[in-house]
Amino acid sequence: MSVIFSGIQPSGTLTIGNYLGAMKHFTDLQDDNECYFCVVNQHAITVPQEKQALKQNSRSLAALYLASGINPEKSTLFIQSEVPAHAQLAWMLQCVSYIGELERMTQFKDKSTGKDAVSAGLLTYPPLMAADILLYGTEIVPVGDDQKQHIELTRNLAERFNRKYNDIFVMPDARIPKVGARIMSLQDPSKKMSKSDSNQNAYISMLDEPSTIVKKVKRAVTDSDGVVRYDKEEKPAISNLLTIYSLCSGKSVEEIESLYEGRGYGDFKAELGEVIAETLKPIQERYNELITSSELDDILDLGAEKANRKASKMLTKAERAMGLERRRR
Ligand code: ATP
Ligand code: LTN
Repeated sequence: MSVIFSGIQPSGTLTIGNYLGAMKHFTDLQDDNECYFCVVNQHAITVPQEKQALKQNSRSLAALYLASGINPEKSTLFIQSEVPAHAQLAWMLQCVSYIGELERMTQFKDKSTGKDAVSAGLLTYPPLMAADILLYGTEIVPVGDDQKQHIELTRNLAERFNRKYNDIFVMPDARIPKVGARIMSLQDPSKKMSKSDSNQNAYISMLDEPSTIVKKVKRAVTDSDGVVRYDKEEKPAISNLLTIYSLCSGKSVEEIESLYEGRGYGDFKAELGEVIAETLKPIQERYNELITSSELDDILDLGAEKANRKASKMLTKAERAMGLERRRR
């Protein structure tokens, strides 16, 4: 039994990239582990968010966690801002972080380059993520490939804190799926699929209608040789679609290649659209029930209570270690 923690930002409706790279794997872990799944709304505000949209996206993300199989009786599901220890420990970890190492983070560089107004929060995003993870004594962090660097930094901060103050933090490990850890944009296979992409044709949202899914797959860029074959270097767009097909259908890439031998991209894309729509259908049905129910809020209230109880213990230890506590309790 291990402690598991993962978070997703409510910065838009999740894409099948988020689902195949992260969320889909969470449900397998909850039977034998102590799991915490978080809607990281404080991470989302590192870039501008519209107030009503942020509120809606946070509830919607919680409903998607549940609809995709997170069971609140087994896992703790909660909203980051409802557990103040995250921001409190994040501040302490910012004070052991170096500006240089934060500036070197790929995600920071990607999100800040070319922008004239970059929030300080975007730079200090990783110590907040480290706080999320370290508060729970997390051993395993299931994430997509893009988060590897942040987990590495979390380990460095934990190690630095433990050495300097007191040995209180557990060293977490990233768990990255072998296939699907980096689903690429449908419009540019050199970029990861992202829910905040300005081009809606670049991603399939988990809540897209079947007809929209079919349309977006049809519009996906491909090469011109017309052969359905996996070759990440020479045929990155088709390889990405093959990965999605394989993960959604459970068929191996080889099986799919032989299924479409001698047939063009037209058939392949049309059927891929159907396969994705079928995968999302039961999730969307359950989502529609949850999003209008009070059950969702009850689950989140209880989740925040459980998370607060656990997190406050580690926060006290960290405060004690740093000399922020006046009296010994
Ligand atoms: P944004 O695009 O809004 O910056 P994001 O989708 O990259 O956000 P999150 O929503 O916080 O970021 O990501 C949640 C989880 O989904 C993380 O574990 C992340 O690694 C994973 N993930 C995100 N995009 C992909 C992708 N294209 N392929 C696989 N996994 C992904
Ligand atoms: N940085 C992550 C989201 C995130 C997270 C976490 C993931 C915030 N806190 C803790 C795992 C554990 C992202 O952008 N995908």
